Amino acid sequence: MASTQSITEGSAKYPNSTGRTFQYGTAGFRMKANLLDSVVYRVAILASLRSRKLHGQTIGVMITASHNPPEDNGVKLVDPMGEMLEGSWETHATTLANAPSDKALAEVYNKLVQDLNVDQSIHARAVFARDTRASGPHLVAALLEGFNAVGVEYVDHKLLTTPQLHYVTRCVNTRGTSFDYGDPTEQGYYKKTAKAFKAALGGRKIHGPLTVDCANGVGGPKLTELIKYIPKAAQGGIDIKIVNDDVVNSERLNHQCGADFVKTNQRAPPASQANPLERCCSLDGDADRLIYYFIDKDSNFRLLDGDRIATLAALFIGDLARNAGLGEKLRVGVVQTAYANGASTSYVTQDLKLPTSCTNTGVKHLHHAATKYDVGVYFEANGHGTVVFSELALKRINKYEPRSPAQASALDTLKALTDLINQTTGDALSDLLLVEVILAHKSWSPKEWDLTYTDLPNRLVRIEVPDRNIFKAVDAERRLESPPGAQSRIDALVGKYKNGRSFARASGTEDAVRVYAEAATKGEADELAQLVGKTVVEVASQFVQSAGSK
Ligand code: G16
Repeated sequence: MASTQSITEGSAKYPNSTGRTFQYGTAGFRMKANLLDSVVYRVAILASLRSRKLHGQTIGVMITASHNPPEDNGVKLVDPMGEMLEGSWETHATTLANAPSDKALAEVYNKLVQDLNVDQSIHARAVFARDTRASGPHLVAALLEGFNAVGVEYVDHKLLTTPQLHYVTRCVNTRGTSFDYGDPTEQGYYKKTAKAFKAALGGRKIHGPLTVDCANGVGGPKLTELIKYIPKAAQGGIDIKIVNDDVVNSERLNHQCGADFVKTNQRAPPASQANPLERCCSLDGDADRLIYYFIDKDSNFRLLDGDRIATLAALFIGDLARNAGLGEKLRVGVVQTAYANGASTSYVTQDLKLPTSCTNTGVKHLHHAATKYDVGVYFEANGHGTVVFSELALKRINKYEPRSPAQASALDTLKALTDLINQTTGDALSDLLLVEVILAHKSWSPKEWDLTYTDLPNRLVRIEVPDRNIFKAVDAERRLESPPGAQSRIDALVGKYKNGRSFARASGTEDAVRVYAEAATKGEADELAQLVGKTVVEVASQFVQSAGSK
């Protein structure tokens, strides 16, 4: 139970004194860790409201800044089924975070209790975890202060990957129901994942090692744990070589490694020393993104990003559904964002003959769109994604009586995939096992996977501007509606390039604008990205000048 006094007293220890405006962005609050104390305290308060509003269901809180540099941190809430916080509550999070004083915070809280009709006598519950950042323990102290101020019963899961925390949240809330998702512990996660992996492999062999770059983040120790539950290749499992698993020197997190480094720089991290044609992949700092790559026989770097994982999964699951006799009963669809390579979208629609949808950046948007399909495959090009099976799809898969041994075998694999794939959010560890299963079933090396279609040359750049918030995107972030005139300048540049496509949008996790460009050749894609980036800088500074002269 909360009181105005307990909220203001706790808040006085974590006051909002930075003079900043906080915003619940693409994946929660994210910024320099030393600015986050008051925000984390207030997120604890929001968790109590959310839990009470949802009749005491358990809310997840994750303290992480994922792909961001080591000095950043962040915090986000996870809804009871392990999904991202419902969109309308992001506004409440932002309002609480920006209350200018301790007293104002208590007032905002009381108003939310009234407006949302929250019964404060309901027992509130939360689970939380953090990544390996040095600032984590300090922020946990702020979180606990908040929980205590508003009377939340909590379980501290210490260090977890973000998807593990999503998993635990769902497990806690489904325990003992017909939707039981598993044992709500880290070990429960490993056991469920390892068992499903073995079942999905169904005796197929995985050839050659997989080198995994763990971004010097929490994925390193957690993958090391997971491996203990999975046999080596010789015993019917997989040989994993881990690189970049230093979580002691926290300044090494995401530095010259990790999924974002590989995707943005289009090269392997220096520590990855795999042989040509050997499979390699990179996680990000909290292990919710996964990017594959390899060096071909001519020593060229070949990237197999989120689009490739999505197309591989959609191809495989579509085939399995047909082979199981469920082709007509499972509508598979693929959800992407504007960052998806145009060639991947054409491959899905023209070759796989599957529907696609395009949403704003942020897995919360993709996840939502994916639930519209029986089997929704969603991945951002940056490697963040998963596959969600609707309740109806699960029912059909679990009830179907196979009519031949071939159907039975496909059905068994499909069933195993529903357990292997994390249904709550993108999960690099479960995604990498999924990829390995598919490649083993198809007897594919990364070369065959790479040959499924040819990416249009592309370039992603990060542009720093004085105020990224002036960039407002529309049409699934493919066009800028402000600043005025910016889009027509981008259109004019794009028009000069064969197969040109480009867009700019403000990042929701970093203080920057992202520019993506595609064109017929690599050189042209680089050039187009650079020119659009230059335009972004120019319009941003013109905007500042014109605002200053008013
Ligand atoms: C988060 C989100 C992703 C998003 C990424 C980048 O990932 O969960 O959905 O693609 O941020 O977002 P933005 O371009 O707005 O900065 P992560 O891995 O950092 O948690």
